[in-house]
Amino acid sequence: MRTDTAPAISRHDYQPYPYKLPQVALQFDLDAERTRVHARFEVERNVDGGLPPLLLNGQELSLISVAIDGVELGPGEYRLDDETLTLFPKSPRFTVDVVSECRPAENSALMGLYVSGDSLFTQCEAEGFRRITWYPDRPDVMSRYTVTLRADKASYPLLLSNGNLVAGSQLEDGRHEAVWEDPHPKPSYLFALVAGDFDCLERRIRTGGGRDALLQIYSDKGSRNKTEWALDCLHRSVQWDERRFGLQLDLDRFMVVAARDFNMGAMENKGLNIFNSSYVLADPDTATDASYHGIESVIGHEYFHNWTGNRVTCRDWFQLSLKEGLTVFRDQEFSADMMAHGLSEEAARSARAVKRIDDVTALRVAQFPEDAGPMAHPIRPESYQEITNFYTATVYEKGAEVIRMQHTLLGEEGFQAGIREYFRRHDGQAVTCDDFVDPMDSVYRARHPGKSLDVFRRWYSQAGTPRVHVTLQHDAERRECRITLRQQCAPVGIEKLHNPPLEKPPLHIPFALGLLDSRGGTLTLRHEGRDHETVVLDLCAESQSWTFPDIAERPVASLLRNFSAPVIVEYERDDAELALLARHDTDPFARWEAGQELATRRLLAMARSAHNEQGETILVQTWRALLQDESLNDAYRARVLTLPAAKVLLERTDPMDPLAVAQAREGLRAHLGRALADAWLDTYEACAAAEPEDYSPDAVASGRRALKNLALAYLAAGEHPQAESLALAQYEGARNMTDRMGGLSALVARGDTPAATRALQHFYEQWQHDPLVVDRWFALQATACSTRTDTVRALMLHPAFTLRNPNRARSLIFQFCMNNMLGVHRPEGYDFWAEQVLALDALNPEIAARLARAFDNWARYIPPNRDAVRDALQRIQQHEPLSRNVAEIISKALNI
Ligand code: B3K
Ligand code: ZN
Repeated sequence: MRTDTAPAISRHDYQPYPYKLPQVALQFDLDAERTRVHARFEVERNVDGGLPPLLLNGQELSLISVAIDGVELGPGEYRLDDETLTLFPKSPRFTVDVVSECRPAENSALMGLYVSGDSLFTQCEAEGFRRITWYPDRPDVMSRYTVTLRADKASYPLLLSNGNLVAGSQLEDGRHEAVWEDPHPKPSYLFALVAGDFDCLERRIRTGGGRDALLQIYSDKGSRNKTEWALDCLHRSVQWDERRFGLQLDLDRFMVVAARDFNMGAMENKGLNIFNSSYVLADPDTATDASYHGIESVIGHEYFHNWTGNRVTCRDWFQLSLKEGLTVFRDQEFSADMMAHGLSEEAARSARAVKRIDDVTALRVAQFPEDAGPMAHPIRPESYQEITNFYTATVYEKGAEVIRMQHTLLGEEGFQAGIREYFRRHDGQAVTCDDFVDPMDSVYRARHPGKSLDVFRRWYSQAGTPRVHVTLQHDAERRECRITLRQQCAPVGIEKLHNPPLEKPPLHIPFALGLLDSRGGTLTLRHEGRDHETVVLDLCAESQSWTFPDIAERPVASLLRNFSAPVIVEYERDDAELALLARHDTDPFARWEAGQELATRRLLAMARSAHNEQGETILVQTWRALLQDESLNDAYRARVLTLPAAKVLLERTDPMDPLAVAQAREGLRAHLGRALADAWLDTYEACAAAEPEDYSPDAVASGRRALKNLALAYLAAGEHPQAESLALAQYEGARNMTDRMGGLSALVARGDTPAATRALQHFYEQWQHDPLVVDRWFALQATACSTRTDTVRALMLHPAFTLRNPNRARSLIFQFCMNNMLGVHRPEGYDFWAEQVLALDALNPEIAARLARAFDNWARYIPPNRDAVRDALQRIQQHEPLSRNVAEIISKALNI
């Protein structure tokens, strides 16, 4: 804990580490109360000229001894302050021995070495290794690790670390020892160890490159039967990376271990991934379709890091998007390919579009607001106080969009050529984002003479979501259509404090465009000498125009197809055009977008209490046509018929009135539920009748369940007379968790009815032994429309609730504060939030800082809400002690 304001660390201040550490040997005497670590490392001056001090990082460690070349140093021979141990080398090559102790059982921050259940786990990224031993804890220092683990055999029968198990022996006093050697040099953030008693499910595979490898999933005793899906996903990840990226598994053994207490989703430690159990454990009875898909995506993500992150890592933490943006792009493509697998070409296109819609929705829900608020930063930030705060939607999701745009500009083949060149240049190195764009740029220049990625690179240094204003002019005489795109990106976050105002140069925006005729037919676009259904325009200047010949009548523009760039499009058009696109656009993403925009207009009007009967009629007619369009697959139809997320809507209002937006959304849901009741019921019954005996999370089956549960939710929202009995019957008869939760949600959505209360009680009794299902139980109540602060306070008193387990805290506190707009946006809601930020901060600053961001955009709220959040923020800021994590978030929030 620190109460002072931490200094900002600047990207431009990077200095290489003056020494190399080719080898490190770690010996652990593991014990939950007190673990002793002996680190021995060889040190070599990496350039000539002087012998600068050797700086080692450490946090919350007790130093036992330090020696150079075997000679123990006296207190005057080194310097020890709060977080640094400084040695003063006398020769360019020497060996350091440091012995220290840490206290895993007291580690509630879950960074470094900590206890979860009866086991020991580590989490080192970004700066957790310094809580294990003194070391240059920075990603550009790469070493080969040999790790010796010693522990009581009865308590910790399994001792795991990175690489290969090279020796094991029995010691005195019931202890045992395991020695692991990792042949791949790695930075400290990829170190891991696990000690405990686990089940293991394993599979031997032969890679395309002919290597025999062992894939293993470790989980709590008794849960092996819930790890089959994760193992399948891992195997498919290995195969996909070979097939699509030509990247082979480089290990003999790849282990995944599930932990109940984990700060985020998972961690890509070399050869020993540690996962939040929610991204490992699944069976049809306890996991929903969304959990199955989440597991596939996170297993893929961590596996893909083995190349993009581990083989080539980051030079410093400002380059985080080098590995995260690229790896998110890879996991998105993996999931899309898996969803499309085995389907006809048309169905595959639609399945991929569903994944794209989900990814873009996630971007708009989390990243667009971030990019417009006090924490706005470029995907490669310029400065930070606490790096943990920069594992953001911008670095990850916008970072993935920036990679995707390079993929769009280069095409699959060109992109893969760029990837090959990237690994040829940098395998085994710690590099920068520029080192990634350079090979892409070489390929781009070679394939597109006269073009380059010079302007494109600005995406790495510019924050904010650009707006692209579109104008369409049609010249009937010349039969020409002229499209003009104008881009603009307003200052955001701390940029607003610039004086004179910050000039933001234009970006390179690949803008995908199609044109339809007035009957919804596709028009051919002549561009650069070729005919297209979709053209990708290279917008590189503030304003540019393109003219398309042979367009007889004023066309309907289909804009930003497949969301070709992370921008906001501004284009004035009437509802009839949107309705036409919603029915006829051949680009499934743009088609979905048109329906969403139609609904958004109604919702924003309702939030302003403005009614427009004609608009409502068009929406209901379009919704009915889409609901009854059997040519659309179910998963896609479910996305098309889901109303825009409240958070996305809120970004479109100024000032923001969260309650009005949430109420409008509920109101329109109820209205659509009633207006289309017959069609919802038909859809529900058709989907329910088609539910197969055996569960599978594939695209077709999960899509059907999504549509069925959406129909049920609309029937419940519209208070259909059959809604309760259908929901109850579905809950009671469910053969999988997706349907059970669908039934329960529909019951709970109808308010505190006796049926809802009974079902909630029944659900808890049935599943109380399964922590991940209990999380669902808390989350469902936390997000229910009728839930207010007092309900949440009461749930916190439930014996199953604890703030110490991040999943549990997220399921109740985060779900309420971040996803229950109707419940939380009240003075008592904001007070509750501030209280919980502080309570969590005393335990786990990383998690507390995430909660602290719940109302980032408070300064744009209507006055009563704005004033109440400001008071709450000030109360947090005045609290002592406050972690560096929370202090950074709050000071940025208050400075805007
Ligand atoms: N690289 C980790 C994130 C670590 C976050 C540390 N606070 C998971 C991932 O992105 O794969
Ligand atoms: Zn990652």
